[in-house]
Amino acid sequence: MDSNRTEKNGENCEGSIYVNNPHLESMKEDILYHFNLGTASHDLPAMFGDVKFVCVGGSPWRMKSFIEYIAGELGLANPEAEYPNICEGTDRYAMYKIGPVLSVSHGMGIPSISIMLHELIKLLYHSRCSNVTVVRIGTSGGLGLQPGTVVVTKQSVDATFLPRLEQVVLGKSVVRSTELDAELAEELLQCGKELAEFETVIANTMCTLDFYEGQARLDGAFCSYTEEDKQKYLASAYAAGVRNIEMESSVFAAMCKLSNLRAAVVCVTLLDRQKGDQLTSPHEVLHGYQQRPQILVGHYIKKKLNLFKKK
Ligand code: R2B
Ligand code: URA
Repeated sequence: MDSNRTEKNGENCEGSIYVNNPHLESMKEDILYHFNLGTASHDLPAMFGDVKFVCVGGSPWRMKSFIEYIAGELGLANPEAEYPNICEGTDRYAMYKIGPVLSVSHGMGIPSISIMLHELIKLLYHSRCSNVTVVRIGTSGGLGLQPGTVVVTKQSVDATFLPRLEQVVLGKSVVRSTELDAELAEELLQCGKELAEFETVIANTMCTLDFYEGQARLDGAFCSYTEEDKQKYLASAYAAGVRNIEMESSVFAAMCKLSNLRAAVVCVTLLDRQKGDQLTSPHEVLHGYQQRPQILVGHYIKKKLNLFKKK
C-alpha cells in the first residue's frame, strides 16, 4: 500500500485526508469489513475519487432518501434509476453516491459511528480524495427551542458540558478535542437564514452515551432521580449554551478533526426536553422535521457547486 501519503502528527498537507497509523503501511490490502469494500477487491479511487461532500446520518432509510433528494436538487436524478446501496452484502451500514456526494448511515451512538468513521476515513484516503466536507445530519432533543428547530453545532460537549471526548485506549484515558469548523457552521447557519423555511440556530450540542438516563429522561426502564433533579440538570446544560442533545457529535467532531475533514453537525430538535421525554408528535410531523437538515445541507451543497442561477 502507498505509505507516502500517511500523515504524521502535526504535518499539514492542505485539503488531503490524514490517517495516522504506521501499521497501514505494511498491509497488503485493507478490508473495510463493515462496508463490504476493500482495496484489493474494489477500485476505490475510481469509485470514490470525485467525492467532495459526505453526509452521514443514523438511519439507512434516511440516507437513501437524502441521496434521492440531493440527486433531484443537483439535477442528476434519473426517474428510471434506483440508487444502489454500495454496501450491499452487509447490513451494518448503507452507502449511496450521486456525483460528488456520498451518503452513509452510521447507526446510533458513539461506538457505531466510530466504527463507520474509521472505515470512511480510510475509504476517502485510499480513494485519494481531497477537500472533503462531512456533515452529520440527524435528530436530537431540544432545550428551550420550538420543536422542529434546526441546530448547527458550535461545540459538541460531553455530559459535563466540556468540549471533549474521553476514550479508553489500551486501558488508558485519551482525551480528544471536539472542535468543529467554525466557518462551515456559520455558512450553514447562513443557508438556514436564506431558506427561511424553518428556524435555524447555532449553539452547543451535548453528546451523551445513552438516550434515557444519559439524557436525563424519566421514562427509561430505570431511573434513580426526580423530576426536579432532571430539570436542574437540563437547566445547567442550558446555562452552558447547550440547545440540543444527541448521541454521536463528539466522536464525529474528534475523528474528523484528526483526519483533516471539514466537519459540521446539523440536527433538528424533535421535542423540547424541558417539557417532556416522550416523542408524542404524529409520525408525519416528525418525518417533516427530519427532512429539515437535509434541505439545509442540500442548499449548502448547491451553493458550493454554484448551481444557483445568478440573477
Ligand atoms: C439522535 O437520535 C438517535 C436516538 O433516537 C441517536 O442516534 C441520536 O443521536
Ligand atoms: N435523539 C436523541 O438523542 N435525543 C432525543 O431526545 C431525540 C432524538
